[in-house]
Amino acid sequence: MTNFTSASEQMNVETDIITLTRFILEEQKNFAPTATGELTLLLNALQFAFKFIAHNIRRAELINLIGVSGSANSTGDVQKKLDVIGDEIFINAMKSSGNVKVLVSEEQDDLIVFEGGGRYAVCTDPIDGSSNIDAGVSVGTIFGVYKLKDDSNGSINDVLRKGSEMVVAGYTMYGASTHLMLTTGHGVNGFTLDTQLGEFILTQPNLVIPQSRAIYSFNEGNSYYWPKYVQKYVEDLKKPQESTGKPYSSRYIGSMVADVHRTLLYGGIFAYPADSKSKNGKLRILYECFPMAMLMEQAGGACVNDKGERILDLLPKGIHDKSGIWMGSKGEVDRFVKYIE
Ligand code: AHM
Ligand code: MG
Repeated sequence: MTNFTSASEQMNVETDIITLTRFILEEQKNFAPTATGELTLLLNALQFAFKFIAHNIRRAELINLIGVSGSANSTGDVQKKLDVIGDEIFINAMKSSGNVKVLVSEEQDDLIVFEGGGRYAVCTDPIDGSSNIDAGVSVGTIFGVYKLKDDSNGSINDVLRKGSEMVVAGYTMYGASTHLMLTTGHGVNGFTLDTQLGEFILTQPNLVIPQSRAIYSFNEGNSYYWPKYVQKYVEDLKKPQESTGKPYSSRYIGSMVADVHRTLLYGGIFAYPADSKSKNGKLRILYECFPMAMLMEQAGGACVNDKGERILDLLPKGIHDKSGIWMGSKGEVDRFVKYIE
């Protein structure tokens, strides 16, 4: 056959783009050819929720969605109006998909068990980083998906499991544009929402995090409460390094999704350490730590707690349990682990 150059190629215009739906269908064909398609439908419901939340965030200032709602969530945080709207959008999208049986949301005290025969459990922080929202800083939805246990009719035991049992995880970041980072256990792929087309387009296939990078991302305002070994580790990052003669750079946005997004793309280390008194971190295991840990590992990075234990091997006892977390480039996480006493 003679080589064919299409008109679009000659004009350097892309006409064969990979949408999220096409990507999911191709992944199913490649990795689970006998699958029922239920997970594909669930992923479609998820992408609808992300588009709907993105739509509201873009309009927030114009339609009076800025500010607090007057209520508090399960962990006592004051809820923003967008927290409440994001939560409702998410619950409705999961309920109507027919594929979700159990839903855990940061904004709900208890897990929700839906009617019907869905075979999946979804854990989410619908709008993470919402303290930043009124300043127009990026926020995001974090999500992890488990398949129900074989004999389950939908219960808390479907989600009180190790993170390594999740089948899908990711986040959507709402900022200058809307980015979705997704893993189904076969690497990490990044998508950008084309608002005109209404489709997520594959823009970062097979994303791999750099092995090391001299950037650290922690809320140093908490350093008084950190254990001594954490204080020593951070002090050492601020000294000129042998390899470069320069100290590490500090970058902290205060939205986990945005800080993790930068870390995935540029490399470095992001952490929210446990404080030395309560021995507890701030970030929630099921819907903040686990999904980000799966993404990091699937991108070639690492994710551990303050004892150096793999986050994905933790077993939460309650749906809103918290942990200290350290994640990012493998070389940077390994360096931190050497300081643990
Ligand atoms: P949230 O779920 O109530 O928004 O809290 C989680 C957020 C993360 O996005 C971020 O990493 C962290 O809290 C920032 O906390 P701090 O303001 O203490 O640095
Ligand atoms: Mg949140």
